[in-house]
Amino acid sequence: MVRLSKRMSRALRHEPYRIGLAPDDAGWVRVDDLLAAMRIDRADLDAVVAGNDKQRFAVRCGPDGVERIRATQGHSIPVDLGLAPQSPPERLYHGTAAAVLDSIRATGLNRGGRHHVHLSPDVDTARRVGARRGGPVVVLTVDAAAMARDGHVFYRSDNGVWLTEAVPAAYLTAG
Ligand code: HQG
Repeated sequence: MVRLSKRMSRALRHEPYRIGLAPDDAGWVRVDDLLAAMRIDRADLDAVVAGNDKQRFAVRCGPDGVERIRATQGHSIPVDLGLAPQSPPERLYHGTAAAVLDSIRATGLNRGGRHHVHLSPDVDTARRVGARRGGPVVVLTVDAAAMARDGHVFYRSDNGVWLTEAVPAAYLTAG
């Protein structure tokens, strides 16, 4: 299931065109197109969507009666997720590799290949995100309230990830 979830993430977030998919502006593809392109069956797709630890995928039936699926966040292809700006909590967290701390202190958090910097609502989640790469983890605290006061815009994906364009170093503290 984890393997299939990763393949679906790649197909829906990063490389749909490689397997002949053309997501719409909001990132949706027809479920039957995805099944055909990935050569998987519906039961497996449903199991991944329902059982996903992070609710990475959303399935919905459009006004045309066609079911479509998209990744909830994390894209590198251009998509407009249609998220409305939201007031963040006072503090948000970012878990990352201790090895990149000096670089982050110098230039702040950059979005890299993704659309936004991803921030977690609590320390435990941030620690899990940072641990994905192995090695020592550091959790940075983001002064989200100050950022919002200074005009930075925040979004919250449907699966609870906080998103913003960039986090300048001045708003970050380690620990
Ligand atoms: C780092 C997973 C050096 C940043 C997670 C991170 C998340 C810098 C890496 C989602 C830097 C980018 C995203 C700077 C940022 N210098 N390194 N100035 N600024 N970085 O994977 O936040 O499982 O694109 O700390 O749960 O780790 O895919 O971002 O380590 O929600 O659904 O650059 O991916 O979700 O890595 O993770 P990523 P992320 P999924």
